[in-house]
Amino acid sequence: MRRAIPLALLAFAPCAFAQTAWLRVGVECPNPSRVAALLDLPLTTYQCDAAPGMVEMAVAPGQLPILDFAGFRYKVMGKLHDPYDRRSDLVRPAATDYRNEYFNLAEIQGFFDNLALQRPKFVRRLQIGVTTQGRPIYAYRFSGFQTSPAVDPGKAYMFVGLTHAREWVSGSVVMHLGKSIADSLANAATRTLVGRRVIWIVPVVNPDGYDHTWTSYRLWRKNRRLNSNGTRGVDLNRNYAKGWGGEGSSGNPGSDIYRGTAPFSEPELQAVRDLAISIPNFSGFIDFHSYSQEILWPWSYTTASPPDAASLQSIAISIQSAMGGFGASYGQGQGSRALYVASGTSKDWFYDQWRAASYTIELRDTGQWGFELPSNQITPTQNEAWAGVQAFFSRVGS
Ligand code: 0X9
Ligand code: ZN
Repeated sequence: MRRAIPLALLAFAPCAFAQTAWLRVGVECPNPSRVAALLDLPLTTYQCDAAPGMVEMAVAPGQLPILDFAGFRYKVMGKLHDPYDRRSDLVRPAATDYRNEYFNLAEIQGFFDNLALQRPKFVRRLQIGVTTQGRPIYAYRFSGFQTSPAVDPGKAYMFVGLTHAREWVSGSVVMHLGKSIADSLANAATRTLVGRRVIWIVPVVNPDGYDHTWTSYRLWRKNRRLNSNGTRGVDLNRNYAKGWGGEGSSGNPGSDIYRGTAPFSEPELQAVRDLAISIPNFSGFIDFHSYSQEILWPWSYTTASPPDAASLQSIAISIQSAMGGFGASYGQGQGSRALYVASGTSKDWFYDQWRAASYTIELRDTGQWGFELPSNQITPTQNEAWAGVQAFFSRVGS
């Protein structure tokens, strides 16, 4: 007679069968050093902001033994689409509806160029850099002021998207912010909303990585820098200077949280940095990511409180309540405490430089679809993000 193997045991047993599909796997990491060891492996993460407990990974066919050899216990949570199968996105007709479809790199650039073309009084494009693969990085300036940046009198803000290539809904969100801000400026009745502010949007911080998610590998996170050991990519949210090199980043070039060879080694971040330091009255910054529905404030690199913890938190709570009105509920907290320590991130650098109101917003969802958020959730995610930005403006002032 055959003995039934207890299910729980099966779930955590080393994989004895031939693995033919991509799997979403929950890996047991009882303490921070095991999280760090896991994120150091040359595997695709499914969750980078991982606290001790269960950390999710995307595991390619045949890759489960890597976890076994590294001594991890894990549980298969389900199958994933083959991230290398890009046929359906590559052959689709040109996207026209940014409220209900994901736009590729050319379409996002076309969308913003069109805003600048339609509203030349209010929207202007600036090329701020070039990637390692030669793609331009663009920023767009939205303002009622016609003056040169050097004499802009209002408070300045920056919103950025698609730092992490696979977090597609962040591109949809910054498109909606751009359109909503441009429309507000063009209408005398709503102009006060944007008021005296000068708003910069960098829609695609990581054009090489983003293009790669459309053409080659849907779950790519980093940029496409060729590293010295032949692997590709630096995590652009571990390459900022504040806290660079510390906990929650990796020195292993194959890791999804590889920090690069030096602070600001990457051209994408040199571009963002140089633009930011050229802007007078720098007052606020939001970096849009997905997923987990959280509004995160500094610090990320340490669990110590920032000097302005009370006001950072109070603004986060305003954003949180504005974003909660569209069917999803958002959390808020200091990044290093609400999620986990991560060093070399954007919000820490922007806060450190200017004591600016600096946030990472992790958009939908909480893990059901993860990075592959269905397109019928684009519109509500855009709506809640715009509501959050309006609340942010009303708190941070002009
Ligand atoms: O890990 C990151 O870079 C961000 N999460 S993501 O899943 N989009 O990659 C969060 C950065 C801020 N997180 C912490 N302060 N822990
Ligand atoms: Zn991200």
